[in-house]
Amino acid sequence: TETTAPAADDKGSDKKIVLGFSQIGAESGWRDAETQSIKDTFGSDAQFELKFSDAQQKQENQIKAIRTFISQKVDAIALAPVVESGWETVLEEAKAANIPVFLLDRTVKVSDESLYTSFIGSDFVLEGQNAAKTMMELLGADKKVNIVELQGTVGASAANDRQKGFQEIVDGNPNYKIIKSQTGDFTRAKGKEVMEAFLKSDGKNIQAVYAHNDDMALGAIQAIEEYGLKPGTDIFVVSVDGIKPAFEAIRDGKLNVTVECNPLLGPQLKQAILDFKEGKTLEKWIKSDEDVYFGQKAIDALPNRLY
Ligand code: GYE
Repeated sequence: TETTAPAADDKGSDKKIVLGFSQIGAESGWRDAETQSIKDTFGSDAQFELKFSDAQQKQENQIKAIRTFISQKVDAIALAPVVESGWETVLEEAKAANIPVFLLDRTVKVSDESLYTSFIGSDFVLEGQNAAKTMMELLGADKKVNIVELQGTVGASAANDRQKGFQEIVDGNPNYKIIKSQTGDFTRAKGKEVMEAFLKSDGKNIQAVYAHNDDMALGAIQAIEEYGLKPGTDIFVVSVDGIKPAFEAIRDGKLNVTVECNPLLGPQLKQAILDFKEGKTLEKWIKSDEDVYFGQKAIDALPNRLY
C-alpha cells in the first residue's frame, strides 16, 4: 500500500493564506490598537501571512499598496479607507483579479456594492446619535447649550457619519446648537490647535465640545485647561472611541463621556476570510457591539479595557 505522504502542495496544507492590509496610518490611539489587533491575530496564526502597508494618511499610497497586493496575487485584501470616495477604479482591478476586498473600520462610497466583500466596523451614525443623546441626558435637554465640534479627517466615513448622527439629534432640540465646526484630523495636536482657536473667538460662549474621537478631545481638554477653564465642569466634553486615556480622563473628571468604537477587528476579519474561503455567504456589514461610558460605569470599566 501507498504510505508516502502527499506532497505538501497537493493538499495546500502548508500554503499560507496571504493577506494584504492597507492601513491608514497611526493618527490615533484607536488606530494603533487596530494595527496591533491585526498583527496579533494574523501573526499568531501559521495559516496566514500578513503583508502590512502604512499609507501615512494618503489615499494615493493606499491605491498603490492595493495595486502591489494585486500584482503579488495575495489571497485577500483588507482596506481601511482613509476617505469614502475615489475607490471605484482600484476596487474594480481587485475584482477583475478575483481578490476579495474586506473594508475595515471605515466605509467607501461606490455605485457597485459587489466591489467589496464585506465591511467590518461600527455604526458611526449611531455613535453620533448616542453622543448627542448622552450630552442632553447629562446636561439637561432644556438647558441652552452652544457646542463646538471637532471633526475627523475630511471625507472619512467616520467623520461624515458621526457628524450626521449628532446633527440629527441636535436638530430636534432648539436649545442645542453647533456654533463652530472644524476638522482636527483625528489627532491630539490638531484637536488642541482647533480648540484653542474656538476658545479665542468664542470663549465663554462655549458650553460643550463634541469631538469625533478621543484623541482630539484629549487635545481640546488641554486647550481648555490652558485657557483657564475646567474641562468636564465648565465645558462638557464628549468623544468617540473608548481608548484607555479617555477612561482615565473620565476618572479625573476632565472628560464627560466616551462612546465606544471597537478597534479590535482582527478576529472578525480572520473569521470573515476563512468563511469566504469556505464559500459561505458573508454579511455585507459585520457590525461591532458597542457601549456608551460615563461616570462610575467608566471608572469601573477602566481596569478591564483592552485598548
Ligand atoms: O474613531 C479614529 C481613527 O476609522 C473608526 O479613525 C476609525 C476612526 C477612529 O483615527 O480615532
